[in-house]
Amino acid sequence: KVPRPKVIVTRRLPQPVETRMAELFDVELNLDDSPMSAAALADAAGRCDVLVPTVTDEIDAAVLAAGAAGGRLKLLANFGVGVDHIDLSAARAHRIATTNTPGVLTDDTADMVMALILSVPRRLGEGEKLVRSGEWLGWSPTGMLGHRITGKRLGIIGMGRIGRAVATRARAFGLTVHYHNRHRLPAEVESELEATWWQNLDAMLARVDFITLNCPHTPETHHLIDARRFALMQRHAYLINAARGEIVDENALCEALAAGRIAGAGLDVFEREPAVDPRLLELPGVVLLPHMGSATFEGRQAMGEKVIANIRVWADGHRPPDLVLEEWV
Ligand code: 8YV
Repeated sequence: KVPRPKVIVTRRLPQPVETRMAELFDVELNLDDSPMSAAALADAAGRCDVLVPTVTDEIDAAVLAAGAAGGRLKLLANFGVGVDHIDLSAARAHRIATTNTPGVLTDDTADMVMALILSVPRRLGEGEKLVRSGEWLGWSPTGMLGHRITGKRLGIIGMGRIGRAVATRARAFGLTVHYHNRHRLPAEVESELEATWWQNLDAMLARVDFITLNCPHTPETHHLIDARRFALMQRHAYLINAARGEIVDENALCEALAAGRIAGAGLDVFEREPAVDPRLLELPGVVLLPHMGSATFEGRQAMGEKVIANIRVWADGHRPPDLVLEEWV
């Protein structure tokens, strides 16, 4: 048991979350809210029991070694569901546990995926720009035509919590749902979602009109969508990514868009955030968002509560509810 653990939080969190943390733990906040440098992260890891990182913190082997050398760091209570910024095998080797915040950002992220599915073929970004620029000359029968969503085929890559929430929404918009996942869903879930499983990703890519990425970024999914796979897609296909930028080879995406290999893309994440390939800024069939898929007041509050719950259970000497690795380290 650790009665009042020393907790270092790398970014500012919603005020009620920070207040509650200060009541429960010996908290240190990064008051200027800028992403911490590698040196600052290593320093923090070396002198706390619990580190609360976010997606902007590279928790690599060096940071974890500094944590182990400090002799205190036992828990990485990540604020967010994706943990690809954490070297999990190094964490495991140092017997540092990792938790995340699953479930509470599922609906918000699925809503954002749906917003992109609606925005890209119907040209919301271009339309908004036209009105704001003052260049709109009025309605015309052939003005701002886009492509219909109803009746099209959606291919979901990764049918976890978020993928399924996207499927539910997509059906309400008249899309037929196809999915690729390492494991096929149980028959009752598949029939409830009216989803068709494709074991072969390449075969699915060649048949669907929209592709949405809803899998985690892992060594297996790094650049899952590359030049070879863009070449398999239909020319009228759209790619939606609100998962992780690194799942897509961004250079290949720019080339595919510029060459008309695919029709457009809706992107909430990028390979080298916050940098965005300048070619994407020039392409008309593209809607770009600043990694805001889970950015709701309600969601951030709930994420903070999950972080607190994981720390409290751990500090009480029990297995935290949202352990990322199955075995308790
Ligand atoms: C968060 C996310 O905004 O949870 C995730 O994996 O990508 C976002 O919802 C961010 O990661 C918080 O660390």
